[in-house]
Amino acid sequence: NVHAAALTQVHRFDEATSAFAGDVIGNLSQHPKRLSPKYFYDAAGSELFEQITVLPEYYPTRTELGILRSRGDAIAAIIPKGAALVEFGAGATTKVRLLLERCEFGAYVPVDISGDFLNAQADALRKDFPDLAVYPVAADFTAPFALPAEISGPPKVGFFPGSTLGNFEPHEASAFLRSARQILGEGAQMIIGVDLEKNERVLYDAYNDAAGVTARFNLNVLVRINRELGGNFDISGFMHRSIYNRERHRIEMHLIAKKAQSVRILGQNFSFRPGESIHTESSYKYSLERFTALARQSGWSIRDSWTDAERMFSVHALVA
Ligand code: AVI
Repeated sequence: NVHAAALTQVHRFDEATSAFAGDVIGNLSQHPKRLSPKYFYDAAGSELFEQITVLPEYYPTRTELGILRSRGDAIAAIIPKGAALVEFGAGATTKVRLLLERCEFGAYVPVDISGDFLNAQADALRKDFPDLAVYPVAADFTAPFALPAEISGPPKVGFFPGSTLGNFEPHEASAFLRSARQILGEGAQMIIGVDLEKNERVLYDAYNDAAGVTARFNLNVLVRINRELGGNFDISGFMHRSIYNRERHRIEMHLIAKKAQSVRILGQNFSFRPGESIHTESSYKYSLERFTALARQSGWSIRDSWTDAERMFSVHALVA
């Protein structure tokens, strides 16, 4: 986006902010307007997401933790001693700790775009697991990146919990799985958490919590655009809406303009009709059959699948 590039030069943004600027200008120029869910996670957004994970309505996190706890022995049984664990996106360490406690990993490689956060987490893990070598990699894991040379020897196990895969469009999910296989190499395995299709009311409530935390999380992306890109969104002029799209098996989060308004970002005007939406996130829900098909067409086969008793969430062990 040439226009955004020229503007960002004037503002002397760093590389990440320039990419953010280009995406925002490009995506808000489209019809329907959209924003990428990866921009939710600034410091405030990451904190709001942590609050979401403990909401009574938001079942995925606690259900996945339950599966990782109760199936810990089965997972440990398929992990070769001394393997290197590569986590794609590294937030709270609660889940990875469950694996590190039960399996005999020799190294842990958290990969995340946010370098500061990554290093703090790495230090805490080194303290609690003195025999574990921790090699953080600051990178956008949706693009190809190189693994540290130190782990070229041992077998690799990918870890992608939380149904983050569900925030990718199906073709992006497939591309990610292929790229992960490429990065991890021959003979790799992958432990991946995938949210399951279920009763629509349960899904709806999980993304429309009574306390309004999900609404604040969604609106925070506008706050971030105002702060980092000098936008002038009137936050109170927008409202949160999450709906379940049955045909496409996905929750959609939108920000809806309450009235006609116009917003200026980096010298460009974006006008909104009353009721117009910005589509900010899709969260795809898979059946076990559809996830199996996706994994297969992306170069993996399923070695094991585990779910909770109510079949709310699934954890899979894939082999390359
Ligand atoms: C991170 N991701 C898997 C969450 C999800 O459920 O799609 C993000 C989220 N959006 C709203 N609530 C939580």
